Amino acid sequence: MVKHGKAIATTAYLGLGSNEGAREQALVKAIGRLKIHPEITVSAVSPVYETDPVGMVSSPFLNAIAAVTTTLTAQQLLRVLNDIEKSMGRLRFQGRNTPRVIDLDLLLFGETVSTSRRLTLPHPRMKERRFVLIPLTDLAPELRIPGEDSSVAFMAGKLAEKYPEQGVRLVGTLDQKLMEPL
Ligand code: PH2
Ligand code: MG
Ligand code: MG
Repeated sequence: MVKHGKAIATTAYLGLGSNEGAREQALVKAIGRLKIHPEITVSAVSPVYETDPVGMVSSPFLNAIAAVTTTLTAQQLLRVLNDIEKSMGRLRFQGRNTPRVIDLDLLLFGETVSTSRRLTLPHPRMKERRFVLIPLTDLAPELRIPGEDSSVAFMAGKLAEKYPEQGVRLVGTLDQKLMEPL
C-alpha cells in the first residue's frame, strides 16, 4: 500500500502446517519463499510443534507461526500465501482437510476485522486451536486477538483444559535450518 509516497507496513501472523512428506523441510522452504518476497519481512518464527490433527484423521502435523511485516494488503498477502502453497505442490482440488505438504494461513493482519467470501480476519478457527495459540504465545504472549478481552497466552492456557485431546509437543527451533542457503 502506498500513501503519500510512504509504504505503510502491517504486522501479520501466519500459521504454517504440514502433515505430508518432508514436513520440516516444507516449513523451512515456505519461510524462505516469504523471506525473498520484496514486500514481506519475516520478523520472527516460533518453535516447531508436532500436533495431533484437529477435525481430520491424518498423521501428525508440524506447525509453527511466522510474524511478518508487509506493505501488501491482506488480500495481496493471502494471494502470495496461496501462490507459495501452489508452487510447493499443494493441490487445491483435493478439498478441505486433506493431507498437505504445506498450508499457509493468514491468521491476523494488524487489527483488521473483516468477513469476505475469500478472507475472514481474524482467522475464524484460530481461537479453538492449540496448534495455533501455543506457538503464537511463544512469539507474542501479550498479543490480543481483535475482539478478545484476554491475551493469547491466557487463551492458550484455557484451551489446554477445554481440548486436552489436542496434543501439542515441542520439537525445536528452525533457527539453524533457516540460516542455510535456500
Ligand atoms: N490444519 C487444519 C485442520 N487440522 N490440525 C493440526 N494439528 N494442524 C493443522 O495445521 C491443521 C489441523 C486445516 O488447515
Ligand atoms: Mg489451515
Ligand atoms: Mg489453509
